[in-house]
Amino acid sequence: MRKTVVLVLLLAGVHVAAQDAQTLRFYANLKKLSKKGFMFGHQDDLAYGVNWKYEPGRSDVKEVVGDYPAVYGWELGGLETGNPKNLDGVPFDKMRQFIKEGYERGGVITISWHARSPLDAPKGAWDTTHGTVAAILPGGSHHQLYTSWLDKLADFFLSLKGIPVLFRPYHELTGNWFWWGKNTCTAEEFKTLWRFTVNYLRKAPNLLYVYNTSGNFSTREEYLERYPGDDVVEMISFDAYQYNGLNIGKQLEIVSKIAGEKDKLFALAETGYEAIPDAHWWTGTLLKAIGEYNLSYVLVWRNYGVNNHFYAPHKGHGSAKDFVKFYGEERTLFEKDVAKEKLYQ
Ligand code: BMA
Repeated sequence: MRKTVVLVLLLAGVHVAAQDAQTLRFYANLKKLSKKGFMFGHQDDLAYGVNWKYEPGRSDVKEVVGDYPAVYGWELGGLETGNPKNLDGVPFDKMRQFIKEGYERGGVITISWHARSPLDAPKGAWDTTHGTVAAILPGGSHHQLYTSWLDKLADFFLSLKGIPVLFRPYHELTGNWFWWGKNTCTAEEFKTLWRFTVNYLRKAPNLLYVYNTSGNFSTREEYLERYPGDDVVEMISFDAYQYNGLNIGKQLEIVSKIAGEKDKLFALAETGYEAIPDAHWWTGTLLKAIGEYNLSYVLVWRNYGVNNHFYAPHKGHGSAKDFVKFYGEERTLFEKDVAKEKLYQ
């Protein structure tokens, strides 16, 4: 839309949506769907699995249950500096193709961003130098570098030609392991970073924003301390992995209540039990931990395979049988279920 048209509409008091029509329909459809069940998601599902890489159509999840996950997680870390592959070696050209495939089958796309340190610290996203966020805010020493990163992200999102994306930047923001974490910036700095980023990326109208904390909160105030505002967030979420059990009851209670009040979607954006050394984990632990909450989705992390780093079962894995049971549950939604919903129409 031309700037003058937008200005006239604004002056006339007409609300101009930040997202395009398809993305808004998708958002409304996700809200309806969350009343029926929760979608199952898997990071990097189509790119590789345990003992394989880049085989067209292949997916560890599909080999176990005969269906793809409903949600595909992808990761942009590395794109900011023009790298052709992300930090886990996935070429962005292939990723774009996988995103298109999932979308065309009716699946849902979510994207995270382990951005490297703008101060070029060797630990990348996992650097915790105090003041990194301040350095990229307007007026900061690395602000221009930051907008050049956002330009690259915007190009990527625009290259998806309208495919809606649940974008989850600055994830686990209450943790103390990333350069945008709680120990490296103030709440105000974090909110400014988020608002600046979203407003800058508005040129890509296919994005819905996911606010994502780590699982280490126990009050509503703690969860919302860095919440940047209802106008720049469409979904709220947290990450929590199995660690002496999967203890997320309190967190789900807090987040579901906030989501209800704010009319936002909510999700368990990352979870899992590395290598799933429990044959009944899916129905015995995960399903029970989720309880009756109307989550939009639950996503397990990637099946790298090396060093037992995998979170979804693969053919012949000890938890495969239980995963089939999990698949058969009415409340778990995989790709065939969501394809019927025609989320994009
Ligand atoms: C982590 C691990 C890392 C990976 C990162 C980004 O949890 O899987 O190996 O680089 O996510 O995908």
